[in-house]
Amino acid sequence: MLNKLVWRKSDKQNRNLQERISDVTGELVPKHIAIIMDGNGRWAKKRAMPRVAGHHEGMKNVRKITRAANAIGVKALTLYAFSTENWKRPKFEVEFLMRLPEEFLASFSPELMELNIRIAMIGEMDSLPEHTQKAVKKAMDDTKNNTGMVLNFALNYGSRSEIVSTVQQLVKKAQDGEIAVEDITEDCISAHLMTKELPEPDLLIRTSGEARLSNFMLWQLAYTEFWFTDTLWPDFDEHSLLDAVNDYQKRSRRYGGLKGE
Ligand code: V07
Repeated sequence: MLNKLVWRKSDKQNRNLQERISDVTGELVPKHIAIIMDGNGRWAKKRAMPRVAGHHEGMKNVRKITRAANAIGVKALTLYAFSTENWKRPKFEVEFLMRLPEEFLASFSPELMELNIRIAMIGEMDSLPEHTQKAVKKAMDDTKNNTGMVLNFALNYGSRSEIVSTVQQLVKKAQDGEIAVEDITEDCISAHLMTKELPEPDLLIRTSGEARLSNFMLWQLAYTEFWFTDTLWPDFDEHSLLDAVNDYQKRSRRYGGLKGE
């Protein structure tokens, strides 16, 4: 009886997607969302499937979440697709993963153009296989004039290594007399990181029950809201994204415009 009178969370979640999207866009939407897409291997294991089947399912889910983020007006979506640590995985698994960008881009490119989405990448491009580099470079080039959401892939990315190369770049500039030591400020460092073109993430999501940063955007996440879920990445759907954004909006309302203080 009482059940029917109480607006439970599940009722809210079960509302139709369009309705939830228009509700969320009436308020402050995070400009930049970053996601650590964890749990693909576990998703496969639960189904007695090989790990790579989980990665493939995870890749399909990237499309779904890209469309949803675009629909709610997110300006940048950064997805952690491959860390510098991931090279330690079995060779066949690494080779499978390195084919995913090509497959993703071959099938999704026409829609990326229609949606006016620009592809970007952070991470060490040079040590990726030639075929992967070629596909990613072509996609970045094909979409370079798109002015809508930036879909930024962290590929062969590690945050400490990003910071180390930034420091090396700046020390070199100082040695060459291009900048003074006093010019090396927080803003200056931000402007030399791989993310220099993007705003800092407003919301970080990590799926699959882990609550660590795993060397992801350490500098850029200094003021970011963190949102963790036990949901495995292939099961993380539009409603899950909206749950995260709803919570982000609740937290923003609580600050009452005092963000960053
Ligand atoms: C990868 C799927 C998502 C879950 C995490 C692991 C596996 C999309 C890409 C991608 C990367 C660059 C690009 C276009 C698409 C991707 C890797 C792994 C290595 F320009 N998903 N995905 N790349 N997974």
